[in-house]
Amino acid sequence: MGNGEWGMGNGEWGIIIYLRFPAPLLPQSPAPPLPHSPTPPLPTPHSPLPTPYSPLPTPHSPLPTPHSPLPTPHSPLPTPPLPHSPTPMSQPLVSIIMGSDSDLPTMQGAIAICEEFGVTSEVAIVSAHRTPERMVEYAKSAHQRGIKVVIAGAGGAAHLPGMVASLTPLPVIGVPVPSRHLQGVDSLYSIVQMPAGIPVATVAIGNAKNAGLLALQILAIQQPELLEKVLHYRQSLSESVMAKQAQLEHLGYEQYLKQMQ
Ligand code: RP5
Repeated sequence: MGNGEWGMGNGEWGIIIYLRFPAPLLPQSPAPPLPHSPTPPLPTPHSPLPTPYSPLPTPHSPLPTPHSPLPTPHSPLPTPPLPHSPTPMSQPLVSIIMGSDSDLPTMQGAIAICEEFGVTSEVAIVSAHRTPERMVEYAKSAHQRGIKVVIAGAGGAAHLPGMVASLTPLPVIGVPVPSRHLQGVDSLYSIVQMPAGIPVATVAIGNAKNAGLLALQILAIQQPELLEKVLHYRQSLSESVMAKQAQLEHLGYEQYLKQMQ
């Protein structure tokens, strides 16, 4: 698989599409299937509950197979063009996942802003409902793979962000994807109303760009260069507003309105 190409493959864990920017990280040979980990017995009423600090999966636990070629029941999706492509670092620090390829047009905003800041993201379709085991493997292993922040977008019964948040110690930012029938209000409520203990930082409906910016700000806490970029970005926002103000004063509101159309 090449840079920015879609890979599709078939496995016992369902269908998943991975996209990595910009490094051509998809290998030629199919990745080994995920192991058949036996389902642990449910705790009896008297068995001790796992502590909140029970150990995470071992560092050597099998990773999900983001690089496995996937079957192509449907033709490969086009890769949406992304503006501003500086050469980012190769290690993905931000995971951008979504419940369906239909979420990609919305989630593109998060991918693009990460690219603009030169931060590599790992982009994947991970469905809470259609590939649940896969979601568990992906979420549990994310921090072991060097991911620092997860952005999860979903629409409708949008369980992906909350479920991933319950499975990873990483901060999770939820993006309510606009849905066909309820315009994303269902997505918003599904994502934002998390129970105490498992937070999901939820952005506005459809505002994946803000999710990307929030992820970058989280990373910037420990990266002075990135912090500088965030400050510069904020400065450019202010300058943009002031330029509009100057234009408004110069043209008057009627002419300004006309040039907006
Ligand atoms: C959710 O169902 C996805 O996040 C998506 O927003 C929605 C509809 O999915 P498709 O039917 O378009 O695949 O799980």
